[in-house]
Amino acid sequence: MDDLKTKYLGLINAASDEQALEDIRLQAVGKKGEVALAMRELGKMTPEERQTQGPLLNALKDEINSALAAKKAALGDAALNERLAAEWLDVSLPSRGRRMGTIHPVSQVTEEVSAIFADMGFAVAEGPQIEDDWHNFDALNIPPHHPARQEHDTFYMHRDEGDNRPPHVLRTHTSPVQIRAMMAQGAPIRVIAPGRVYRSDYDQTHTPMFHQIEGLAIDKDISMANLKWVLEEFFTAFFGTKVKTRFRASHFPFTEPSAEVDVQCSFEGGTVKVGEGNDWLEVLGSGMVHPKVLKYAGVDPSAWQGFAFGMGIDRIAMLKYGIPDLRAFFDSDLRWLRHYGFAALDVPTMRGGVSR
Ligand code: 2U9
Repeated sequence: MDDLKTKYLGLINAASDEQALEDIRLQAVGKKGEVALAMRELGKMTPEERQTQGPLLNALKDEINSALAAKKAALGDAALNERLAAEWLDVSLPSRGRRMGTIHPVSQVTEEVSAIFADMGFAVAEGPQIEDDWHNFDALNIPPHHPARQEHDTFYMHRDEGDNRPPHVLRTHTSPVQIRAMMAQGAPIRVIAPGRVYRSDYDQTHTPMFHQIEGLAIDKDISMANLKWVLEEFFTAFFGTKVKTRFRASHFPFTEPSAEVDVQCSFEGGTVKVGEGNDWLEVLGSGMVHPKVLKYAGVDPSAWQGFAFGMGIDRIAMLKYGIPDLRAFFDSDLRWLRHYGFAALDVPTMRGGVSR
C-alpha cells in the first residue's frame, strides 16, 4: 500500500496537464485501477486482516482523490496565471481620441431660421416628402396642364400598368405642408414649413434634392406691409445686421400679388456680403396667398387673407457662411463637414456668435 501511495502521489505531483491527471486517476482509482484490484484482494483475506486492510485501502483511495483534486486546481490556477500574464493590458492608458461629428450647415440654418420665426409667433409644420398631385399642384392653383408643372421638373412615382390614377410626386416645394396645416387647423394660422424638396435639375447651382423654408400667415387683416416687416425683421436677425430689401413684382400661381425679394449686398473682393454695398441679390419669393388656394384649403377667402413666402435654405446657408459650392453640401465629404459643420452645442445665433 505504501508503494501504491508513493507511486501515485509522485505521478500526480509530476503531471503536467489535465489529460495526464485523468490518465493517472483511471490507472489508480478508476473501476479497473490498482486500488480497485487491491480491494478485490480483500475477499481472500481473513476477517481480521480485512478489518485493518479495508479502512487503510479506503484511506489510500481518499488520499489519492484529494491529491488529484488539489493538483487539478493547481493546474487550473497556473493556466489562468499564464493567460493573465499573456493578455495583460494597461487600462490606465489614455484612449485614442475620437472625433465628434458636426452639425450640417443645412441643419444649423434650419434651426436658426426656425428660432427667428418662432420668436415672431410661427409654429413649425412638417408633412410627407411623397405627395399626391392634388396637395403639391392643384391645391396651389397649378391645374393639370399649367406650365408651372413642367417648370417644376417633377419626379413622378411609379404606378402599376393599368393604374390610371395620377402618380404621386416627390414634393417640388414645401407648400403642400401649409395646405395640410390649413386644412387641419383652419385660420388664423402662422406656420413655417422647412424641409427637403425635389426637382429633376442638376448643375452648378441646382441639386435634385434641396431644402426650402416657406412661411404662411393668415388672419383677418394681414397685408403686404406685414409681409415686408416680417421679412426685414428676419433678414436682420439672420444676417446679424440691418439689411435693406427690394420687392420686385413677380408672378406665382399661388400668390396674388406676388413679389420677388432681393437683399442689399456687395460683391467686392470676390465674396458676397449681405447687408452692405449697392448691389442686390434675389433670395426669396413671396406674395398674398391666392383666394383660390385659401378656398382649396378650406379657408373662406372672403373672411381671411394673408401672406406666404419661400426661400432656399441651402442658398441662404451659403450666403451667411461663405460656402462656395452647393453640390458639396450633399457629398458627405468628411473634410468638408468638419470645415463647414457646427459644434453640437452651438445654439442658433447670429453672425459672429457662431463658432465652427
Ligand atoms: C401656400 C400658399 C402660398 C410660397 C411661396 C415662393 C413664392 C417662392 C421659391 C423661392 C426659392 C422656391 O426655393 S425656391 O426655389 N419660392 O418663390 N414660395 S410664394 O407660397 C405659398 C405656399 C403655401 C399655401
